[in-house]
Amino acid sequence: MKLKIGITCYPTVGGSGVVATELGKLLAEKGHEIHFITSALPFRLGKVYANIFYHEVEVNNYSVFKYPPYDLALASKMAEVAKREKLDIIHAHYAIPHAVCAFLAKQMAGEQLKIVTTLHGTDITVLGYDPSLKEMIKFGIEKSDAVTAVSNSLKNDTYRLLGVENKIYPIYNFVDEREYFKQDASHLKKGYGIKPEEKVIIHISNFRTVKRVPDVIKAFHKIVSEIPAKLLLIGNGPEFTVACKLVQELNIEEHVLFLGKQENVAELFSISDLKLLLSEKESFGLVLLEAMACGVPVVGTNIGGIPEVILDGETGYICELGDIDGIARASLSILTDESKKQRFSYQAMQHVRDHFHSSKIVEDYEQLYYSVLKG
Ligand code: GMT
Repeated sequence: MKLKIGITCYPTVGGSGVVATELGKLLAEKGHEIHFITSALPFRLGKVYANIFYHEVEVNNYSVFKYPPYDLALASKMAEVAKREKLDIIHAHYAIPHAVCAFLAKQMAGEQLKIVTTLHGTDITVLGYDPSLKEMIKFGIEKSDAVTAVSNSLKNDTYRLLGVENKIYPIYNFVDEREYFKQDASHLKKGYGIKPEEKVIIHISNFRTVKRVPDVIKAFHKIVSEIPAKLLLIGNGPEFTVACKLVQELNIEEHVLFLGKQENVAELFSISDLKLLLSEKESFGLVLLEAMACGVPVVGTNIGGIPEVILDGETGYICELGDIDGIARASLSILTDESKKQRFSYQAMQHVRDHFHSSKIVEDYEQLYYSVLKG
């Protein structure tokens, strides 16, 4: 049975927007009709699909309102699209505001509209900043017809911190294998002036404090004092200036390339020897999957969902948060042993294929949709 699915996410930033968009594309390729109900066109959409529709949520800044009512505009757009297009399901990425808006839309559109909510960790992070939202997040989860979390760690955190009672299905993230694979990008290495003997270490993030970019730079400082190496820093965000300053203080400017936001990261991964993700909070770590799919071994912290993505000692290493010496040691043990690096690289690609393949993950979501519709 072909389904009509509305998808709501934050379309332009972060892993959740990427996963929601890729899921929509792959569901459309399987014949389902997809309606993105979002504030902007999903940035990874790429080409035109006959069965993907985009409904923009517009918020009018009426002067009587102190704050533009985005959540109400979204709920109203969800209800309008659900009624007109006869949607079977709204798939909300995040409990707040999206699942709560979907619940409101369901009240307007009718009980036949089902809500599937995927938790990406952001709701739990928000809770850390504003505990007063706890009951609202819980409400969004409890009013959903099915709830998924992107890792077991996030599922357990959600039970522990929110005390919700409904079943949470762990469904891992995935990458589009047609985009993420090892490619020949040696021209880039040359273009960046990276010498053949230099090892390339890569970090990609939105430079939020939780990503611990200074730890990446400190670990790299230790690495580059042992072997010739370059650090590629991709992305932008609140800690960018802090990162630039630290690079200057450590006197490693000539070894660090700040590349800002980049689109075709598979090419950048393809010239990299190691990926570092040293976050203090990470429900999954989609970039780890992207790196591994391109054959890059990874070193990450023992936090959240990261140990569910990295196979310690096989596709990379898991280190303790902030243990700069341990991180540098683990990194050097890969970078200075070509046969280990090759083995980890191969095992990384195999691990992604075996456990995070898009066809399996998309099927898991499809099965969940069908079971929700069956009641
Ligand atoms: O924290 C971010 O960088 C953005 C955030 C988001 O909402 O996109 O990422 C969350 O969702 C991603 C996709 O499921 C996960 O890979 C990230 O681990 C998760 N971030 C956190 O848990 C901090």
